[in-house]
Amino acid sequence: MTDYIAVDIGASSGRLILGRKNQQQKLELEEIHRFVNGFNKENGHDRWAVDQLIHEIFIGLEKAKKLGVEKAKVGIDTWAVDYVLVGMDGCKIQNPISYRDQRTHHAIEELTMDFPKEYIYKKTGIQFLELNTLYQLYKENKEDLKKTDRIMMIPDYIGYVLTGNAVAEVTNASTTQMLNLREGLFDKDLLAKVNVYPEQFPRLVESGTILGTIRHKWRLKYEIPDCEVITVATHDTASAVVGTPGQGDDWAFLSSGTWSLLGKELNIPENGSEAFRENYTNEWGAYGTYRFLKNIMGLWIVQSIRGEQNNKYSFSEMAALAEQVAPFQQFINVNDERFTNPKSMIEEIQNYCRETGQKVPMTTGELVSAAYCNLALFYANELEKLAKIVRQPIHVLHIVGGGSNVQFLNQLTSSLAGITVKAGPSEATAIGNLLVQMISAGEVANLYDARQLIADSFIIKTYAPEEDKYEGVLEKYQSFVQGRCLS
Ligand code: LRH
Repeated sequence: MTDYIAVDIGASSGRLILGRKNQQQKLELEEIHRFVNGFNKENGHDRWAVDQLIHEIFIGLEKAKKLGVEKAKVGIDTWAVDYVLVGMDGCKIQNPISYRDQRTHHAIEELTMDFPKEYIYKKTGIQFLELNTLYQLYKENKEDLKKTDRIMMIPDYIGYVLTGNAVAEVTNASTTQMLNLREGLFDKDLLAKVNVYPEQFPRLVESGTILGTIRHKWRLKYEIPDCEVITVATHDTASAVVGTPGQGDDWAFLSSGTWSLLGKELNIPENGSEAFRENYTNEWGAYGTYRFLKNIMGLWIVQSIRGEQNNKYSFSEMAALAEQVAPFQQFINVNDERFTNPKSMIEEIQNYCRETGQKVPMTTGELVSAAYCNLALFYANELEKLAKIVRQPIHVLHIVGGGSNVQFLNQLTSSLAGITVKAGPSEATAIGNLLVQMISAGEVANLYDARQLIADSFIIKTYAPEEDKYEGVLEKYQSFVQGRCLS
């Protein structure tokens, strides 16, 4: 029997999950290792400790060996847009800078002064976010860039350190905003604009490509199984969408974690003027699909509140406190850039409410209620826009990822949007990672069967809209945000 291991690393935590089909032909998961992730100030920037992440992967693989795994396939997915500059000696030049670092402030305005936004959008179909690799490279340290032989996205770099083989997997590469939709290659104009060359990127590969075995030097250092690394859908959101049990055509997804990624899977990119105006993105997915979506600030707000209170409450305790408070006491545009990396999230929320003449949330319950209510409003508002842009009705919203455990938020979303919400699985990203490995090994036939397998293997909770419960609230919110920039 083949064992499959998903290495799934998000901005706040990472995990190794062992997956197998059991005798009933259901997918079974076992978490074998979990670790924290986060960025730290180093040489003047917020940076990821990527060597530590790699060490944690080996610790997890050692645990797998102790559990009796002798041979395994391994897939690696992480967050998108960040990259490692690799020098001529094959080593990283510095620790990679986080997309939340301040360096890209105003970079979009600067870069698009002589490169119109429409032109970039037509080429790439990618939303304008300051965190995109394009703007990060634009602001890159020129000395470091001179020393750079290769530029690798984070999961590609990890795969390279593990196996010695370098590729650029398309789901993550597309988030650079430097892939040309029509040509299917890095766009020479855009690369030139940020002083990099196509040859600096490894060759582009599709999800499901075999990368190679783990290098001998690591096998001497760590007691790990025989591993073959598969280049899965290396962008965590791409894996999450593979791991979403949607069926038919009328569903949207919400991958709910540090970020909320709300959108629809498409077979043809949608990069017309309305998608451009609404700043929707066409990230490349596994098996020729596109993730047509919008980035929403997500649970980062609640994670930050929790961190500022020294993790005094668990997430479920925070949700319980929020439920005791009267909902919708204030309207907040959760996507305002001021919430991207504020000194204090709590103060930022309070200042926002003060400045807009609204009730200031003070207690933990009030703060979390403000966050969840406004996330749900944002989702409901976007779902309306999404259906219009893709010209298809949406009847079901699949919420996957850690956020799918927040029942309060699921119910609010269903009621405000007036549609059925199906919540789970919470480990959709790891599941999508495992399923691409299984498809490439021939154990699952295709994406359709993969999703059927998920529906058969995991408990999915359904929420129906509560009729008339929040009548008029969405409309009031919409008039509040009209005129304010709700990107
Ligand atoms: C979620 C995610 C998202 C990106 C962001 C940088 O983890 O990958 O899809 O936009 O991180």
